[in-house]
Amino acid sequence: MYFRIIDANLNRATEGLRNVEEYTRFILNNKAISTQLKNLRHEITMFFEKDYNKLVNSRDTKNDIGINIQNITKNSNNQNVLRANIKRTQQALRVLNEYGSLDDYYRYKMYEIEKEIMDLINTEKKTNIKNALLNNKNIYLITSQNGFEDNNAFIDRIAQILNSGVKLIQYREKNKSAKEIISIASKLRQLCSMYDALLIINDRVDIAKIVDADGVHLGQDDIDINLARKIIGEDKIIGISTHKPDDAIIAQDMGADYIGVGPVFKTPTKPSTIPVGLEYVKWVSQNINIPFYAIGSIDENNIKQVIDAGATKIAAIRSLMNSNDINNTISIFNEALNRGSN
Ligand code: 3NM
Repeated sequence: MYFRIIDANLNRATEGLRNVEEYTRFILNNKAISTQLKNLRHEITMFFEKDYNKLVNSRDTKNDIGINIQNITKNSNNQNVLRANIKRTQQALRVLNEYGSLDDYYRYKMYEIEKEIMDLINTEKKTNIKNALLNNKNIYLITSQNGFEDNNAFIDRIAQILNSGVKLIQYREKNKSAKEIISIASKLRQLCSMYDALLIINDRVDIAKIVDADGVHLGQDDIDINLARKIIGEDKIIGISTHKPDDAIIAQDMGADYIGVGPVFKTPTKPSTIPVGLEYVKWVSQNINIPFYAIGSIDENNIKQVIDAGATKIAAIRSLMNSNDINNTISIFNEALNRGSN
């Protein structure tokens, strides 16, 4: 038996596993994966437990010619350390399979875990990127074509609002045909790209995908967020309307990138909906970690109350679409939002 080879690779595998386990436990905070790694480490150790004395007796570290060519990860960043330890573990498991008859199941399990870890890291990276995208976008225009029956007049109005500095817009249209919505959304796509603004499409995931929008906004009765995610992909923003704490918690847990919080005040846009008031804004600001936009009749006169309740971002239809002086409205909003954040 090649006890010296088994001893070296058992140590390599269990140390590698412990190293990966620490990353998943303390950096990714992922209990499910760290538990799998821990179990793997215990099972492998137990498999060779009967040979423990022989393995230790075979050890001859002083005369190991490979001893100085190991520390490839020294001074490297966390993810390089992680990757190196995953590879080290897989290689050691292969050797343990060939020299020590350890079931190859463990090596395949490690390939699976590697994929799970990398998927998790990629999702986190994308979430961080999307957070950064919304970071400085504190005024969210929700469009309405009320009063802009002519499509060109509507597009011109959106251009004016973009020109005043708004960097996030949601195309919301409940009445037109899919064909017409696609045609207008395509124009808005071009316009938003010109102004370096994000375009979100209300309700219609299919149309968000067709026009390559930056995301989709879903109401409580729209398609499930997991389905929406499958259709438009991890890179895109998904927002959810919420009206009570349970909605907000579920949206956050399901991976929403932001939530709408409202209606804060009574709004003719949703005449039958009872306003949730400033209390709900306050609750969200204290209990939810993803970005949120307060919405519902927010204007120059009441924005301060909304900010005082904890909002750092607002969304609006009428106070933006119908403003007589959009530059002035935006500067009042910005001033209130900036003062709120100091
Ligand atoms: N969603 P205005 S309130 C579209 O509470 C919309 O989810 C709401 O329009 C929600 O700014 C609302 O003109 C209407 O009141 C917002």
